[in-house]
Amino acid sequence: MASEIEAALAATPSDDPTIFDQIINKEIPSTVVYEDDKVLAFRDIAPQAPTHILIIPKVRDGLTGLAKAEERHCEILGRLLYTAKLVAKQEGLDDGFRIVINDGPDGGQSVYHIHVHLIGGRQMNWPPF
Ligand code: IU
Repeated sequence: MASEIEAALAATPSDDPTIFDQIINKEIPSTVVYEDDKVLAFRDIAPQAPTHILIIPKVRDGLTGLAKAEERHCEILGRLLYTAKLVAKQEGLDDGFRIVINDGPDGGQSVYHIHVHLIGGRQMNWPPF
């Protein structure tokens, strides 16, 4: 946990390309679990639960994080959530799962390419902090 927060605090919010662009372009390996023309879903490199998958738009279009969302992003935002549901089903998370979007330094965001965390396979805690 501490290293994730350190990574988030060290990250500079910007619209520059991120490591996720390299994952999208298959320049670095990842375990892809779902892909279509708009979104990519791959296993998180540092899983926080038995299932931990990141769902990202293939084209960022300024959507470095949720705080940058504009009305034109509504379709892709909906698609990210719908894809999370599809992947949860594919992963057999029939007893439930959690969706997380970290935003900005306080939110613990370390990669500035919007992403939905799909986390499951164990009982989640509440409150989540
Ligand atoms: P965050 O919400 O911005 O903190 O999430 C970024 C996630 O990206 C985090 O869970 C990392 O483990 C994950 N990740 C990854 O899966 N592959 C990478 O090469 C890098 C980060 I860098």
